[in-house]
This record gives sequence, C-alpha cells and structure tokens, in this order.
Amino acid sequence: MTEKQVQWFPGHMFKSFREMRAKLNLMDLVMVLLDARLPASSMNPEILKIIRLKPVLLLFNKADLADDAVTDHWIRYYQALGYETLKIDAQNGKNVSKIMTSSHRILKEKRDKKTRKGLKQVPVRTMILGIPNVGKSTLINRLAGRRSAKAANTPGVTKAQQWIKVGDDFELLDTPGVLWPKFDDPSVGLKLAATGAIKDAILPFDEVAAYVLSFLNTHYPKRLKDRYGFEGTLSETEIFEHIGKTRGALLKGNEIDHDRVNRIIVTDLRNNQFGGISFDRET
Ligand SMILES: Nc1nc2c(ncn2[C@@H]2O[C@H](COP(=O)(O)OP(=O)(O)OP(=O)(O)O)[C@@H](O)[C@H]2O)c(=O)[nH]1
Ligand SMILES: [Mg+2]
Repeated sequence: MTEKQVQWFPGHMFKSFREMRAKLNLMDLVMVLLDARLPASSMNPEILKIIRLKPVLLLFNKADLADDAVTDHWIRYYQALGYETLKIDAQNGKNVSKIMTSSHRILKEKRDKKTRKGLKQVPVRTMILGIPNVGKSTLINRLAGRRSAKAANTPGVTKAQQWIKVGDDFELLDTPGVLWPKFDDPSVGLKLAATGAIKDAILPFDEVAAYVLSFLNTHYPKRLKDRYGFEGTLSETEIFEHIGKTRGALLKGNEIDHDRVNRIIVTDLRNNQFGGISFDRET
C-alpha cells in the first residue's frame, strides 16, 4: 500500500493502518467485523493480507439490517474458506455472548498447551478491525458491559487505538476504521457510501441515491412499492418523481427537488425502512 491520497482514503487512515499492523504481533486473536449487508465489499483486502497468520473470528455485524438468507449464504462461503464466523447485532446485543465462547474455542489448543506446561494463563489479547462505522466501538462497549469507547452513526468516530478490559481474561483493542486506496469495482464505493462507511460529502450523493434506488428496484421491488405506495412496474425516473410528489419534495414551480429525494431514499435505507437488505449478492 502506498501513501497516495484518495478521497475516501485520507492520510490518517494510512497512519491508523500502520499502527494496527504494528500491534498485530501482540495479539492472540483478531476479530474482523464485516457489515452483514456487504460481506464482500466490507472485507478490507489490506486487512486480509496482514492477518493471514493470526487466528481470526469473522463477525457479521448489523445482521439485523441485512437479508438473512443472503447472510447465511455468505456465512457458509466464509466457513468453507476455514473461518470461524458469527452473525451478530452489536447494537442490541444479539449473539454477542457467543463471541467469548467462539474465541475460547479458537484459542483452546494454545491455552491447553500452556496449562500442560504449567504456565500461567494471561488475558487473551484481541484486536477489533473493520471498515469505518461498522460497529467496532459499539461491540467493544457491549462486550465490556459499559460505555468505554465512543460510538456514533458516522464514519471516523474512533481516532486512536484504545485498550478495554473485559472481565479478567480479555483485553480488547479498539481501532479506527480503515478503508483501502483503490476499489477494483466502482460499485464497492457506492455500497460503502450507501451503508455509511464513507462520509456523504466524499462521493457524489446523487450517484449513491441512484445506485440504491436502482438496486432496490431490481432486487427488492416489492419493498420499494410498499414503502413509497405505488403499483406496477415503474422506471427509476418515475419512482423518483413519485417520491418527490407524494413526499412534497418539490421546488418552486412544482419541480422535483432532487437533493431532497436523494436524501429520503438513502435515509430510509439507513433507517431500515425497507427491511433487511443485502447489497452483495454473489460470492
Ligand atoms: N442496526 C445496527 N446498528 C449498529 C450495530 N452495531 C453498531 N451499530 C450502529 O452503527 C453506528 C456506528 O457504530 P460504531 O461502533 O461507532 O462504529 P465503529 O466501527 O467504531 O466506527 P469508527 O470508529 O468510525 O470506525 C452506531 O450508530 C451504532 O449504534 C448493529 O449490529 N445493528
Ligand atoms: Mg469506533
């Protein structure tokens, strides 16, 4: 990776990445958080490269916002690659208690060996990695049972690494979310922006909204109809106009206010108004 400046990959992410790589040797286990709506697009290839030699627990977070059948498909995919996986919802705590059990299972051999050698067990050191806004700090707070790390619904909240103790036998390192310098497929950037991993000001917001609308119209047409109250098959332009008119997103002279309609669509998506949606469909 080079220190090249790309809009969604600012210098501080390069620094965060370097700092995370520097700490890796200390870790017994690495937890990688994926956004369950984007099991492929939220897998940072640069993170994947550096964790190859470490025990990994792959967590599909925000499973409550994803299409469950699609999530299960991806879970099987990653399990077939040899990963230990869990589907979680860090915000509500669903399945979070299974994380400790899975971590102990992954580390059992190493810990048993220590016991056999008569060595004292030290706390398990774990690093939590993932893209911005995926829920790393929320998960740490859940695991710790207290609000130790700052969490909020915008990318770039965690600015520096922070150790948090969980009970006597776990130490978790919260890390700032990082992306990577180049997306091979341009739709990856749009998916990351739509789901909130890239700041809204960075990619053209009209393109993000158009992508969401077109994706929903192709893969979840019924949900779109139910939400906005129209019948039959409409083109994306027609749906856009329909939303503008029915929601009163109009400018002077009854012209559609494109900026407001864009905002309505993306906000509805982020607020789970269409039900569980998965943007990565195929392995
Ligand atoms: N619906 C839902 N929301 C979640 C879940 N986990 C976290 N969130 C929300 O996602 C937003 C981002 O959470 P953070 O924990 O700050 O994310 P982060 O990965 O630490 O983000 P950075 O520090 O910016 O890299 C917050 O509004 C959380 O409440 C989840 O499982 N489901
Ligand atoms: Mg954070």
